Amino acid sequence: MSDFFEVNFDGIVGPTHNYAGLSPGNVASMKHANTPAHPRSAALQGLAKVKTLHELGVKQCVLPPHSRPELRVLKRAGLSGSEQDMIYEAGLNHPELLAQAYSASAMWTANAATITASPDANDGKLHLTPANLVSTPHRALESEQTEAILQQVFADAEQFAIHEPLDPAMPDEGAANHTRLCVDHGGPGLNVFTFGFDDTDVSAPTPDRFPARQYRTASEAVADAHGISYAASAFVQQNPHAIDAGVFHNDVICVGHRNALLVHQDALLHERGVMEKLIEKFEKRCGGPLRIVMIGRTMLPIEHAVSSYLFNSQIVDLPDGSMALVHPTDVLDDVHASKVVKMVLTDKTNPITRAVAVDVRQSMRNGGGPACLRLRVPMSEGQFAAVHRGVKYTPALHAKLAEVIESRYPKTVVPMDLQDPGFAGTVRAATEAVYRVLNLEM
Ligand code: SUG
Repeated sequence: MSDFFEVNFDGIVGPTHNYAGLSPGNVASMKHANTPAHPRSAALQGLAKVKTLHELGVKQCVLPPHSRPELRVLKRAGLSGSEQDMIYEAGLNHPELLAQAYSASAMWTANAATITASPDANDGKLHLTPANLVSTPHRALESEQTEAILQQVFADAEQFAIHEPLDPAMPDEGAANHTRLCVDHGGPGLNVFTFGFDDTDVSAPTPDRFPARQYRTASEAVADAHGISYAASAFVQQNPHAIDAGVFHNDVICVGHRNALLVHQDALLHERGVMEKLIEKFEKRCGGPLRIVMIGRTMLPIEHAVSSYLFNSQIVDLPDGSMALVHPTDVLDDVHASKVVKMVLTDKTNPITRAVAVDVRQSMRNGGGPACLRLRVPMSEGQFAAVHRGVKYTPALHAKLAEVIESRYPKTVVPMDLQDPGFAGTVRAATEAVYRVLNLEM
């Protein structure tokens, strides 16, 4: 085994966490629009998940929330004057813009960037491209701050290469549509890029109800910029029916870790053929068998996959070399999904030996499960040593963050709160306090 491991960078939920129904095609976001949200408990749930993973032996870091409100979105709409004036005017006439400006969506760091591990890049560096997230206006606001944060966290240019977000003509949603398969984190990997819309082929099928957020040219452009060879990459299309059933990112229906791939039968277009190709390509590139656990639609109807978020589990390495499935507690409430977990644990052909439930219900109500809340970064000891120290998780850091969250985060947020002139100051101060704890510039 090499000195490589996978590090999770979890997004700290921001103090403006709210339910604004901003994501068409994201069933949970649409369903919970305008219901009360609880930023304080949301952030503590996220932190508790990080602690659980840390105690399982997983290396953990955190990334800060973004500064909100993002006034750019109000200025672009022609609003002017002081911050208070713009917020007042937006509250009266543009509540949807105010919701965008206040969105805490940067918490879902699986969409922050796409990562290429150094063994797969032609220059031997770890590559990061912040996602442009242009498919939804509120998330398109994220890339600028994400890039600035990544520059501080991965500052060592000898080890890390940070690219600019892609041109908006190529919509990109980051690591939620990318899975790195490998035998060992430090060995050769197969990078599976999943796209929802094939903008290189007019005859390719498209979803009818909901938008496809990731374009093929975006996935290819990231792979090219990161110097990934043909042998180390595969480009596969999401099943348009899955998108129409609420699979707005591929990580809602598929999760892979090292040589294990847990995937629903309806995740991909022409899935059977794609799996055969992946098995062959994996064996050639990585030198071992790929363990695919394919869950059929009779065992788990796609609606249940979407409502339980089973596939948005994290699969993580355990110290004994086996793996754990860290799933949302909601899986336990779903008869189909909980049966699948039992089946996965009894099936001895896959490396998953343990299931761990985590409660991230506040995030789930906006369509963000355990896996959405983290960005995976495979790294060597040396690369990890070069990461900004302030974001590395320790129990002491946990205590400091919990203190800020408990003392400064609002308990409840309803849509009217966003119009309150005092709200901007309160949440900005809370966010600044998080940056101070992490020793980052806001
Ligand atoms: O992009 N929800 C996010 C959820 C992202 C989940 N991430 C992954 N699957 N990796 C989204 O749709 C909802 C915000 C609101 O409605 O207030 C939102 O942005």
